[in-house]
Amino acid sequence: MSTNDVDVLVVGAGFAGLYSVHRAHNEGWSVVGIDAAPEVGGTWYWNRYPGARCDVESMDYSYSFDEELQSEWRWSERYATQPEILSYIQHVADRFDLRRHYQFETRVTQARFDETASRWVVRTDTGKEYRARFLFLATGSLSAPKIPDIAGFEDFEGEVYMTSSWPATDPDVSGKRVGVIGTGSSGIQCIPILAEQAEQLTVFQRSANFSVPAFNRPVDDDEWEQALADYPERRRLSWAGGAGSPHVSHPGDPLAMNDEERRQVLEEWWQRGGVLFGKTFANQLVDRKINDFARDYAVERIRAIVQDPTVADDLVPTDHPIGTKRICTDSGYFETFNRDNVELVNLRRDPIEMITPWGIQTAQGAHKLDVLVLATGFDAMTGALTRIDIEGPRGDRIADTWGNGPLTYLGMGIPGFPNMFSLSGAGSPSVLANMVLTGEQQVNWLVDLIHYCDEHGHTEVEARLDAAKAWGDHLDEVASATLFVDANSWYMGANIEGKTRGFMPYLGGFATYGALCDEARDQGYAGFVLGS
Ligand code: N01
Repeated sequence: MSTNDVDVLVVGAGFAGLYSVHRAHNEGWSVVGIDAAPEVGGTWYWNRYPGARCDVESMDYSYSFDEELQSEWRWSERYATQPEILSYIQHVADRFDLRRHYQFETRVTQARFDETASRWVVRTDTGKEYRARFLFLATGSLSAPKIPDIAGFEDFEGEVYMTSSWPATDPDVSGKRVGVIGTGSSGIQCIPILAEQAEQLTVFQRSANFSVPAFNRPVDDDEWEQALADYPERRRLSWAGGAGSPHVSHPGDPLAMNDEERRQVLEEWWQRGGVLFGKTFANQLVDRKINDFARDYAVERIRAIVQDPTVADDLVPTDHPIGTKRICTDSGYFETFNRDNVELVNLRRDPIEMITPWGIQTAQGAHKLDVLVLATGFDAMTGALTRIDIEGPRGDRIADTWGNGPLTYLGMGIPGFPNMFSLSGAGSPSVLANMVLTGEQQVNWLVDLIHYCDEHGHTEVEARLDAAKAWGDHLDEVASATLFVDANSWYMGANIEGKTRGFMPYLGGFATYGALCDEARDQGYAGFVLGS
């Protein structure tokens, strides 16, 4: 068994992981990155299902740390496709020569803290072992797929594909009967395309979701030139914003508007597309009455598209305020249900009894399938970490520490686990903000922290339990003042049976979070135990 001893070991080659490696190397630290995939990309490597596309505009969903990088990469569409985002990440890896630091096709299986040397000992599934002063877990919030526990699954004799690990070569589904389980963002993006390719498509929907058209379009040269000129201001607004993007809500009070005025605003924000509709009014996710204005408008749009009123009834979400599950961003989703070759099965009325060798048997019918697509989501925010066997110096195990929900200080430090940090995950704005900028902000902050430790002779830095508990209380307090806690969402851990419920990301806003991190730094990192 060979051993590598480095300053920083980064798990993950997505946005946060690559930037960690880049920063660590530039600071003159030895660094190694590890990723299970054969290539950089993180979530954008794995989620290559047809129609995969980001729901944050490309101009914003890209690194801000290098002016030249920012201006030399030309995005072709308002919302980039998965292949274009993956090409961008590959370009970044090449441009900054990051691949040479990585071990690909390697999964981290175990990490133990060696107290005598203040080093993490990290083991992998290839047998290779590493030692590192600092462990950065850039493992992704949506990277541990959830495989549904449905009787008979193993017996299915057709092809099975998961949106979260779609084959590199697109399977040919033409002339085939395809079934899709799951109608979250992934299902809603691939369903229209699979419907065009397949002979017959059956959508098995347990929960209807709100989806707003992306109104995607190519970016022409004039628009691009203007966008480049506006970039500094766009970035300034993003760093100062609640979600790491330059967009804001309408300044008016919807309760003081008449129906026509409100409608005009809703129409305008609808046309902005996708998740942006979720922030039409400032208090939309706090005040039920305001939420209902947006909700009623979205329902009206669904009913205007779907021709069969019974199918439309089934496609209207009834179990959560709009936006409390991530609003999906689609291209032709509801229109798909007007096609002759598409059938919607409402699992709340007609539940799956079992998967059989030939397809899916529901309470009311037999659905013969050649292909089964699982768009069933993830063990979000905690799954990627708790699936690694991590043990701290006093015997704390991450699966236990996070057994009742993720416990973090500022979303990065975890009590019981010195010199180990979580990135773009639970306890930080992460999935509610721009993941690329969140990664930059956290990595920059951690680099400062490591410098501080070095300058003051601290070889160990560990989040204090009381600081983490106070941070958790703050998270709960902020979340419980919103409507988010009313939804059975993956934000709440509600999509995984037995998972403790609690709102996992930080809802206080991206800029506020950054300011709180800076305040902690300026106070000498009082939320950490610093020692040697
Ligand atoms: O996963 P999901 P996702 N039987 O958890 C259903 C990001 N993302 O991969 O709600 C039947 O949202 C489940 O039903 P229910 C984005 O943040 C972004 O689609 O549990 N159905 C649900 O319908 C997003 O929120 C982009 O009742 C079962 C679906 O599977 C997040 O990733 C694109 C089931 C899972 O939906 C996750 O999205 C894609 C069962 N046993 C993803 N188990 C963009 O940027 C689960 N389901 C656009």
